[in-house]
Amino acid sequence: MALPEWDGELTSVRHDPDTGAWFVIGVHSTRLGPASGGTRAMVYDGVTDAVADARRLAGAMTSKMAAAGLPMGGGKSVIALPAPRAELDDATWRRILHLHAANLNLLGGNYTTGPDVGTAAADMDVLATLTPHVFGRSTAAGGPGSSAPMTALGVFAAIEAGVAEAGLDGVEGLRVLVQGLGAVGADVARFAARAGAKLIVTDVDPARCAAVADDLGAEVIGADDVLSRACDVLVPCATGGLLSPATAATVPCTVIAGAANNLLTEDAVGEVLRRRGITYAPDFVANAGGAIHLVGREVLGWDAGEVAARTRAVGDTLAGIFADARAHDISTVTAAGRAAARTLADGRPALGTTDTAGAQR
Ligand code: NAD
Ligand code: PPY
Repeated sequence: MALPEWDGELTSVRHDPDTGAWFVIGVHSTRLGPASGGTRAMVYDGVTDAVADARRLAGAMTSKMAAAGLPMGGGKSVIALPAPRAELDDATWRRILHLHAANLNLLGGNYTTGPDVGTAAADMDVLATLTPHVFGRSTAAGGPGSSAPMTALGVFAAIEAGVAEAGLDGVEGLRVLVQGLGAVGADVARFAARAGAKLIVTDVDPARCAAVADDLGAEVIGADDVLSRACDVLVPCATGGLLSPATAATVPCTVIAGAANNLLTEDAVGEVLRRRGITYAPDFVANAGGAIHLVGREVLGWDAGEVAARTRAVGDTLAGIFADARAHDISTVTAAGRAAARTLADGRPALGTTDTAGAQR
């Protein structure tokens, strides 16, 4: 397989003929500390797609850590499954986790994983019996538990910051459209409902829509209508790639702030949104709450209160990025990228540095 060029440090690719799974680990940067980022397990069109996804997600983790001031680098694992996770038997899934752990051990702590789409704290518990290079075990297993609640808290802070930047008077009464009602999206919907938003929701899983509609009185729309339904705030919490140059040119909203990683198909989409006067909270800044939770609890020794306070500060970080973008007539994507690049060039994240064993110094 000929791999395209990449600005990252390492790509590890392994195939398991027994299960048919492909294992990809992208280590984008260890400039600020050991690389870190979750394990995504899903079906891909082929290994080329899996490699491209791992690399792009790993790059986003580098920017996320830098923008959040965390002393970690960026990496990501992708396991390209032979069939959807729900269709795999226990023995196959266990074998996949064992092989993934062996790959993590080969990297010797230069990359530490955690949960992402298709994996959860229970999987981190299994991995942690096989390798020390794991964040995000369940609380029952002595870990910090799911990162999703803090990701949702940070996304809501991003929504509030975006609403203020757009000159709107708070979230109350605004039409807030949440796409994806999984671990993060359902919690963001709850925050928005509590703040008095007119909630509109969608998910490809009708049961998730029904639960949120019952619980929060939300209006449910079809998954295909997410880019045509007028709203004040669009909150993408499903998968990436929702906004391309074409979809960004017509999406009918005022603010976009969500959890989905790699929401834009390319950075230039930020400029399309800027020209249309849409306030966009860059994904790697808005969704940093999960990373703040995992790194804060497991590397920096923060308690839950400190993690929550640092996560709410995502709103302040975004206010700075919005102001910079406004002052220089650049997109928020460019402004956030420049801020992360400054930290990377400096080599000193706001919250200190770590060695590969994860100890702060
Ligand atoms: P999840 O798998 O729990 O939820 C995703 C939800 O999106 C599911 O309910 C799924 O049915 C729905 N969905 C998928 N495709 C859809 C579509 N086309 N239209 C509508 N709904 C669709 O995942 P999560 O943990 O809630 O994460 C959501 C997103 O946020 C992901 O992109 C993830 O990478 C990102 N993220 C999550 C965290 C975290 O802490 N969990 C941290 C940072 C970023
Ligand atoms: C993400 O925030 O996108 C993740 O992948 C979660 C994560 C963050 C930090 C370490 C491990 C996993």
